[in-house]
Amino acid sequence: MNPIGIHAFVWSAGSTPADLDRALERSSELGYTLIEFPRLDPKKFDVPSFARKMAERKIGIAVTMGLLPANDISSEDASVVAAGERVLLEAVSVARDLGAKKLGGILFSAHSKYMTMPTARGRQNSIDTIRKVARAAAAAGVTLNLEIVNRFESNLLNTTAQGLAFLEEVGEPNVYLHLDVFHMNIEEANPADAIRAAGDRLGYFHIGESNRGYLGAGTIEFPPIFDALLDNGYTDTVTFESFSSAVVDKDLSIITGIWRNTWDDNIDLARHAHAFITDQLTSAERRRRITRTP
Ligand SMILES: [Mn+2]
Repeated sequence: MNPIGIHAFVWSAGSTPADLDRALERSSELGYTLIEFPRLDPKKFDVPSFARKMAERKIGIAVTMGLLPANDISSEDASVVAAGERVLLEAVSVARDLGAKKLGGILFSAHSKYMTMPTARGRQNSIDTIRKVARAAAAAGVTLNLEIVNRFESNLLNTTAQGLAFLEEVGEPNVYLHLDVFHMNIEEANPADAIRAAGDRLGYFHIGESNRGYLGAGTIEFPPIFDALLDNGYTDTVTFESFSSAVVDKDLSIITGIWRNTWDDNIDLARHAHAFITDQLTSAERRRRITRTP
């Protein structure tokens, strides 16, 4: 069965030592084996001691982020691109120091609603920068996982097909796709087919409901998604991502449009999500076993 991870914003948007300890304890108690930390500021906590605590509890870490318009590597402005490269290299270092193997999220453009079309030169700047950062990441033992997001959160990569073409041009073996059901539900003609099409370029996976709340309380048809993950041969972590106005991060909550409260009780939410994902994975494995033709 795939390891199951949880996005830290289910617990808190903060990164004080107390916030991090609470995320670690609650995730571990509920059976999660990875915590995804977005926008971690290494100046706010003791990185080696937190990395040690995570390792002691056998909890893995993934680091995710999105670039800002001021450091968008898909810009045509060389100084903006250079700023983005610095931010990405710093994120690779933070991931390495935390013992994370994956850096994911919107690494290839700003995480933002664009009001313009992407340009050929901007796309090339993004490809060239990702290639450079990938080489530094390889030396740090970290993979880059480009999160394919919906049209309101980037203008550059909105579908798996676009992501695969981009990876082809980057041409580095440690760059993968980070797919997310919430976004695929908006953009893909068939999310399950998109997961199969990603093949061995699938590096990280987010499970979220159509309204970002409780799994099963939206419109996403989950069984075909889990069948496709098994068909793909993806054995890595499936991370639960959910946002509510109960936990507010001034940047991420605004960009992702979290205006209302889809849950209050994060312990109940996380317990339910772990059971839901376990059920879905178990059912998909059973379907696969009983439908296999000799
Ligand atoms: Mn996501």
